[in-house]
Amino acid sequence: MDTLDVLIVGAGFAGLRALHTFRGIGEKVLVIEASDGIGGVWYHNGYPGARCDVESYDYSYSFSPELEQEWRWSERYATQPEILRYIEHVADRFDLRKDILLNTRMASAVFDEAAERWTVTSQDGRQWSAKHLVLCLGQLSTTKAPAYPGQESFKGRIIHSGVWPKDKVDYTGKRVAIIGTGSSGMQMTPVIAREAAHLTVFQRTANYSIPAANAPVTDEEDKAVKANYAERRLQARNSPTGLGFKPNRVSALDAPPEEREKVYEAAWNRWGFGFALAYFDILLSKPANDTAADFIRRRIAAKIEKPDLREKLVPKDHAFAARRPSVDSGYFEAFNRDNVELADLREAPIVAFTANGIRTAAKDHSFDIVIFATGFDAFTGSLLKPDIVGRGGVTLKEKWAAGPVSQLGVGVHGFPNMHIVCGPGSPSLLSNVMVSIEEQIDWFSRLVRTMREKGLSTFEAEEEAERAWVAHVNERAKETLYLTADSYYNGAEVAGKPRVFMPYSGGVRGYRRILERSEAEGYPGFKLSPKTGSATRAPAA
Ligand code: N01
Repeated sequence: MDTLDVLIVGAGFAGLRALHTFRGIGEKVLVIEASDGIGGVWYHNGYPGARCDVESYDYSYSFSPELEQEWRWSERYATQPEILRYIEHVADRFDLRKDILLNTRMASAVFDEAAERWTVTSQDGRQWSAKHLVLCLGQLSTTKAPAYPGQESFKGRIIHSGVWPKDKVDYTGKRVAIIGTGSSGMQMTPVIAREAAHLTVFQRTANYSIPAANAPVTDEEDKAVKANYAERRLQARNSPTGLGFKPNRVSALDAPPEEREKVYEAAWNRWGFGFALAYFDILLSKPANDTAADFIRRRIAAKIEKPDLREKLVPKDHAFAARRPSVDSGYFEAFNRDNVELADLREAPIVAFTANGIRTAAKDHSFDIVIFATGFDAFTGSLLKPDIVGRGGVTLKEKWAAGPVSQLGVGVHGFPNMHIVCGPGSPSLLSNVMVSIEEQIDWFSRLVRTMREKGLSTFEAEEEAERAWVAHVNERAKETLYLTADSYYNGAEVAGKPRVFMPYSGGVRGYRRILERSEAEGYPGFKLSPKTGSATRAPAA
């Protein structure tokens, strides 16, 4: 059994950053990755039209000024292939590949209480012993798909957006179905519409979307960003979402209607997600949100030529951004094409698959390809798939049976030296995850270094602190409109999943300050113990 200081699980953006950082502080590190390639979600989500809806310059690593200067993004919102090229470049540039084992899926991680180490076993039986277990498993990496009666009898091809095949899927002359209208479905619709003979989009919930305003990056823009990159990063880290947008301090309800219209117009034309910060109370007050939702609905409606489709495609049943909105490039306009059809699942649900396609309560559709853009078991799906066994044989599944609990979103009582990156209880999917990933990993690495320097063997969340943090996460969520809609933020995306609000909605800046304070005060709410097992609170770092 190989002995390591740090075992990292997952070779996406988080895992690669963790490898580089822990290696940098002199730890013996290994990354294990289930897939046959690096890149995590950006390796798997190769569907047509896949691109990031955070601007390229912000959705990238900030740890190396040289990397920042040498990489040249070609578009404001990078496509999946370009992001994957960036990830590959980073892996080569920092010589990361030699410490990554591909095709290695973690089956279990068991905490050995006597040795105070994790024993990790892969599905094919290989084992490692590690002092620290760093989980970089992603928040949206366990796909979920409905199972319809007759699905196995379908003669065509079924593909999930989140595990897109590596071979080229040819839509020419094909009849294609997309089920699901979240970000994935909305991004692929206009691209597939241009290639397929016929496309049917099955919609259950109409979704808000802001136009991407994508454009090639000019040399002048590239130069301007690179001349002030540090400042841009600072602004991102000090903004609520990590995207760099400062919330307008004015209430949407106090702004005169004509001025508000102009503000929304500017946000609509350029800001993407930043639209939600056009006024500080859009996500806090329903009347304020109504003003934003009304603007967006009018703009969406104006794009759709057919009145009956307009009625169905304009979102009505939830507040703007209470569920994750999309940033699209021609989604609504695609429905003006003659070869694109909308199937409203609220009107006529899917009854079954047939050999030739899909039967709804209204009619039989025939398809060659059916795409499930039905999303993921978010936040906890990938953390609960392997058997993670803590003190006393308690599994993470048991510990989180009623929903995830943690201290500060980073550590779990009963699971010493287990570090969760971008997990529940942290800003995670409510933020530019690149900012959240880097800040958490830097915090973890300083903790691990402190432990080494002070001769400490374990760090472990305290139960009382966990309860207080979960209560705080809920208190912050109650200040917002996030609880007014069913979404993957609150476990509604999977039947039977505990209905608890998972991300921390207090913003990346607020969260960073909490982490910094914890470090400065000697990690209250965590027990740091020397090897003897006699628990003592570590002195302030
Ligand atoms: O998944 P989703 P996604 N029958 O869960 C529908 C990130 N992302 O893959 O809303 C019929 O958002 C479901 O309907 P409803 C981003 O964080 C980022 O699109 O539950 N329909 C919904 O319409 C995003 O939020 C980028 O009623 C069913 C859709 O499927 C997250 O990934 C790009 C159904 C699922 O939407 C997930 O996006 C793409 C069923 N049984 C994604 N089950 C970037 O650009 C589900 N649906 C960074």
